[in-house]
Amino acid sequence: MKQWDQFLAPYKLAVEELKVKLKGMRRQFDHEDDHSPIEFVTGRVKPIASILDKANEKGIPLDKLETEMQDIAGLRMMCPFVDDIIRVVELLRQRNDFEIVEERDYILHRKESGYRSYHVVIVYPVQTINGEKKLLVEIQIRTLAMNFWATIEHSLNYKYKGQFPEDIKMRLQGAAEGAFRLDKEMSLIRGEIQDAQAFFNRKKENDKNN
Ligand code: 0O2
Repeated sequence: MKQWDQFLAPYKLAVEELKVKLKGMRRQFDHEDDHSPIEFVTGRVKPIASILDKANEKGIPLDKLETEMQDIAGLRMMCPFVDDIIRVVELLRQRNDFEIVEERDYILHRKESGYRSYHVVIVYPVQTINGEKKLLVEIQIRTLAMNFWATIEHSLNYKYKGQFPEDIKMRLQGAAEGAFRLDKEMSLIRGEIQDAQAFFNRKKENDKNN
């Protein structure tokens, strides 16, 4: 157990630091009164049981986890609209506090399950008492609708251990299609939504000042 704590400590550090940094991006948009392409950010270190399951499934030896498991540290950035995703990816590409080593576009290439999301794998340096450690970290960027679908599917997956009954599988595929259509509709009325958001932000500011 102590060995796992030691192994995971730099990953915990990376997740905490990146949460502050990525949430900071959102705050900057708020200060500039610009529409934020980031709705919220979450982060987690993969639980030990999931690391072991995935290593077993993919045949990754435990002494190769550092180089072969890309999502021990994971961040998620949720965006209001599909168009915001590429904007966020571009912002990540411009940063110089980490290096992007891989991008996987499951929006253009939706997974068979119906899963959609944009994955960016980075190498992130953390400073430890034993010197610098460069870690792989996966950032998943998705819309609120994609996140809703993935969260529900993920918990069902846990329940059925990946072996969905046929009817549930069909329903999930239907729901994925629904989430896709919702994203499309929301993009179409994006202008309207943004005007309303700007109106409410101004109202909130006025109420605060009065
Ligand atoms: P958790 O619990 O989210 O940490 P793969 O072989 O496709 O499973 P790989 O090669 O690691 O995985 O890369 P991928 O697919 O880019 O990233 C895997 C992660 O993406 C998953 O982590 C999920 O978070 C998410 N993901 C991928 N496919 C699906 C899917 O069909 N449904 C849902 N809900 N999420 C998905 P883990 O390891 O599953 O675990």
